[in-house]
Amino acid sequence: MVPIKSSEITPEHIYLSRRKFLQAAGLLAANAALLAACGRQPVPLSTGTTTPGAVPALGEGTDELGNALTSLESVLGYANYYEFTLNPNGVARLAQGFSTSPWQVAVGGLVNQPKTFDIDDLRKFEQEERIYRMRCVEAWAMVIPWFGFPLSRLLKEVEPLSTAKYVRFETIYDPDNMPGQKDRSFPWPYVEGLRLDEALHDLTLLATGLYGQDLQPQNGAPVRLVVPWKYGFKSIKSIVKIDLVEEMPQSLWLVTNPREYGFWANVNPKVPHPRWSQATERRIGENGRRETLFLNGYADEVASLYPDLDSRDWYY
Ligand SMILES: Nc1nc2c(c(=O)[nH]1)N[C@H]1C(S)=C(S)[C@@H](COP(=O)(O)O)O[C@H]1N2
Ligand SMILES: [Mo]
Repeated sequence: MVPIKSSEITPEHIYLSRRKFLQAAGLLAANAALLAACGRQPVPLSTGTTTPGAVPALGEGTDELGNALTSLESVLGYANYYEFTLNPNGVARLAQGFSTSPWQVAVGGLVNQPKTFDIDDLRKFEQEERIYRMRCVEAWAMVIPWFGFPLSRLLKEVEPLSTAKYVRFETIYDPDNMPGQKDRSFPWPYVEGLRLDEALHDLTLLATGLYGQDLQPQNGAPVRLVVPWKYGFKSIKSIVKIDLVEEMPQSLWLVTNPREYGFWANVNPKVPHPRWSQATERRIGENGRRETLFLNGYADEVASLYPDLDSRDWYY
């Protein structure tokens, strides 16, 4: 496979994201007017403060809280992807050249219309840019301009049955090309899950790119999940299978170490990991530490998903 340099082309899905941005800006204005009429503050758009219609130039743009983007170099160079290696600085080199074409994602389980999508089918879903904070459970964090589309749109297309309560995701199993999968101490393939309402939430993204480029293998090419209010291990990479299921899925981490990496994994500075505090985090590219934000700063959008927010159960 000879990849075309992203700098040489403007893929169709980036043009589409521009159109989407204009729509989002219009919606935001309408939303603000409506809320002002009711005497309430508008909820900030999670798409950040980039100019409508533009993918931020390198080093420009912020998230909706004004946080600078993490550099492209760091996003590409520092990655967690245990299928390649446990060393975040070594993933990019080992994943270089990992073939992600052709690629299919089979969506099925408790649905009316099971369907297998080629990656080009997924790129036909209208793509938009989303600037999200990414918070690893190991207390490092980044601010990343993704592009992709809400998972809810894919799920609506397959028509979940009323018996479906959770969504189960699976990463590719390819030990010949993923050296970490030869390590039998993990129950490969990587599996993650969400409750159906979490999966349908508008913040939950299927990402196909970042910084205006297609995803690189180390970041989960060609398609990965991004769930910004949860610890990063929920945001499963290089997905080949999505199933609607009735029971809570057994994720790789639930099987391996449920006490430390549970199903819910919602970010909370007040609930320490069994082996370290979550009160602060290290933003890659910055000196010093920052305070961790409750639900990673997305509480206005997602707190209502969880009754009894004080219960510690939601956080591991
Ligand atoms: N398949 C798979 N997905 C994965 C991982 C992994 O090891 N394998 N690591 C997770 C962890 S721990 C984090 S923090 C994020 C990191 O995403 P990034 O490297 O693109 O920043 O990916 C998550 N998705
Ligand atoms: Mo992580």
